[in-house]
Amino acid sequence: MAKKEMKKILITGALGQIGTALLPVLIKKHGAANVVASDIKTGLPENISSAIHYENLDVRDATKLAEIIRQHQIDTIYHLAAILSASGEKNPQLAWEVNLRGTYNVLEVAREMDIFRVFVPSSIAVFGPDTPKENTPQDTILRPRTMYGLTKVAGELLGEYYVHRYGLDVRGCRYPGIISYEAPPGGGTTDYAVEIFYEAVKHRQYTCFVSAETRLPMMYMPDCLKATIQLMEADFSRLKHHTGFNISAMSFSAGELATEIKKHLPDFKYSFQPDYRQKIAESWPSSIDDSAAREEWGWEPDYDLAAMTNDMIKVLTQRQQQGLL
Ligand code: NAD
Ligand code: VAH
Repeated sequence: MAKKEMKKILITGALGQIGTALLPVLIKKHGAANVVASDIKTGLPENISSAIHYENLDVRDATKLAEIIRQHQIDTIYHLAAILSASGEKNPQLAWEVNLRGTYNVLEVAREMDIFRVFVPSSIAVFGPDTPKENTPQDTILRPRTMYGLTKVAGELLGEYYVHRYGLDVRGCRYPGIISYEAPPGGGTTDYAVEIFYEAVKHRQYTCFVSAETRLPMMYMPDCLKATIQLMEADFSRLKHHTGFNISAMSFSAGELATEIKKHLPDFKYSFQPDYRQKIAESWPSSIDDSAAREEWGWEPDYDLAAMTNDMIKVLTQRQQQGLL
């Protein structure tokens, strides 16, 4: 019997930076009745409608995960719950448990309960100092130096295993640093690229925790959401890769980002004081080759540094004028 298609969706880690933005997109596409948000956090924040189905779920708890899937007749999972790179270096044991145990639970329960499709995002954190830094190829050396990166490599391999061993439809892309204005980022190394906008608009001042020269691949949230939906809707038979697609939009140094913001806010003052996150940032690529995503499912970004900066400043300035920032 053919499996049913994306009718009832569960999001794990739904109250994080990406989940908060993905939730309304999925609700618009599939209807509020067909989307269940879950997170380890208790209760929905005020800015999210209380009409949304919400379940308190720790992804380390496979029994509760299975219960929620059964209760809501879930057929599609967006598994976003994770401990990010900087938090992961503060507590590697927790990162191992949440990222590896959580992903294993999601895949195993999905296999047992005949789930139609699973999205498990990866990250450019799968790469390490031995990986080619410029235009990093799709299939290359994966020897990360962070616990977060290590769990992401394992998550990609595990997902690929479930595709080949059990025929489970698992998909994922290696997000670069994501920049957005909804929920704040949750303890990653690329958080500076979001914080700088808030501080520039609010206080006209920011001390950045990586050096001015640090260049990383980044992406604006609308492109992140577009990539996620596009990959989830792609024709499975066209996919040669499944769980670790490189996707790229823009690359810039922290100094170039500050200069771009200053074009909009001429009195913005900034400095650089690298901390422990500098070493993590230095272990990651500067730019990414995403030709496999372009060929296999038609990936193409819309936003570059100038367009993203313009939009971020516009939205955050409006919020500040409305007293919301
Ligand atoms: P985030 O930290 O903002 O959100 C993660 C959410 O997971 C949080 O709401 C947190 O409460 C929840 N969570 C933590 N532990 C949990 C547990 N045990 N059970 C259930 N929920 C738990 O992260 P994000 O930026 O939204 O990232 C979503 C996914 O995308 C993650 O897999 C992350 O690795 C990946 N990713 C994000 C970025 C980025 O720049 N935002 C880049 C690359 C990859
Ligand atoms: C982090 N924002 O810094 C995440 C992401 C590409 C980086 O995985 O941990």
